[in-house]
Amino acid sequence: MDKEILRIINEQEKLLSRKNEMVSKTNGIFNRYSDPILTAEHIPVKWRYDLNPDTNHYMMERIQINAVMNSGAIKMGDKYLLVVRVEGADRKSFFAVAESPNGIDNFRFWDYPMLMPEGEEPDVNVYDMRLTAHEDGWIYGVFCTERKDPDAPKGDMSSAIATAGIARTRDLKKWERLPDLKTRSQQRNVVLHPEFVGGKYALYTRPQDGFIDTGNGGGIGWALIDDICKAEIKTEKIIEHRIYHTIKELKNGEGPHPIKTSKGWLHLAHGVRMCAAGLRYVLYLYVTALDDPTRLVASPAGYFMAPQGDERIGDVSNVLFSNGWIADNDGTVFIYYASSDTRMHVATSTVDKLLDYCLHTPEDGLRSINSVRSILQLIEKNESVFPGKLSIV
Ligand code: M1P
Repeated sequence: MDKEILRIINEQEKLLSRKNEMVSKTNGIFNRYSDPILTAEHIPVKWRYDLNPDTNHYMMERIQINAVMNSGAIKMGDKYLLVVRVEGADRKSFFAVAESPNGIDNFRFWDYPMLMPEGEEPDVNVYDMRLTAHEDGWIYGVFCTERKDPDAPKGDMSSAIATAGIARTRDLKKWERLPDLKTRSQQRNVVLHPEFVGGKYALYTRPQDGFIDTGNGGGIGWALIDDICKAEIKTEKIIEHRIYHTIKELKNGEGPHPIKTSKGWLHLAHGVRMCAAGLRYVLYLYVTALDDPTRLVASPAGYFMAPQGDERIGDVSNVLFSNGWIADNDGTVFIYYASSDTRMHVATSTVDKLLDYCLHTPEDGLRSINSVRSILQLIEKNESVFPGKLSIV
């Protein structure tokens, strides 16, 4: 083999087999890890290079990859699998499966990217798949499919329409594409609930007036679907609202499907607010009732995770986004998140810790004075446990 090819393959092997260390500094809620788990450099060499020196004298990349990000997640057997959003230099996103033996490092892409079948209307761009192993026996992938707005004025090359594409599989290899979700508004961040509710399929939705702006869309919605093979939203209600002067005032969206716990459905979502630097995306948690997944039972104030350090910078800076997590049998939760639309990371916690966080973090009092009152209550509680010992003056 050509020397340059060997160098490229060996360099990549070092990256793929690198151990990912848990960062010891923690807030007690979750742990971050030293390195991203997937980057554009993890993409197989044979997807990017023409490896024949006769037709690639300079051994240059023929197909460049821009980013890997927002990945659905599932555990099958003893493998931790991600359906990764890969974005080429041509700005088109597609899906590819990467697997790891431990959920933390050694993620390797399968041999081929996924050729997601198209439906009646071709997709222009597909991304952000949520995986749901549904109680009906299928694994569903619900993702955003984006197409040019047919009503865009002449010369407008940006206006787009987003809706939910739906496909199902048994093995993440062979996919059956079902008709796209029929809905009155545009939709992104649509997620299939893992159980039937009253005998119907249930979707978390995110109605939006425009492609970017949610406009009158009040937050994360909920809709019951009669037939997943002809999914149509007939009525939709908002279950997780956007609220003025919070981390989710501009937009929010369900992450992966919620985890069923003894205390309720544990949800991971993203919240978006505007600031002078542009949009800021953070992750937050909430809990809904087991007997009614639409009834909020815990809503800790503020964010659970926000971009920090190198995570802040990327193609779309100041963004954390998650559409995949895995709850293992021993209670460990692997939270897969992308930073700044550029690379994938993992954080770990446990179901018990995440519930404790949700049930004991004060709710957002929506006014500065109430935030101070929450702190005062905590100080009072601490001082009653350690009377006279916590004051410095
Ligand atoms: O660029 C940040 C995110 O923006 C969109 O999310 P939302 O619809 O909630 O604003 C998506 O395009 C997502 O892929 C992207 O990470």
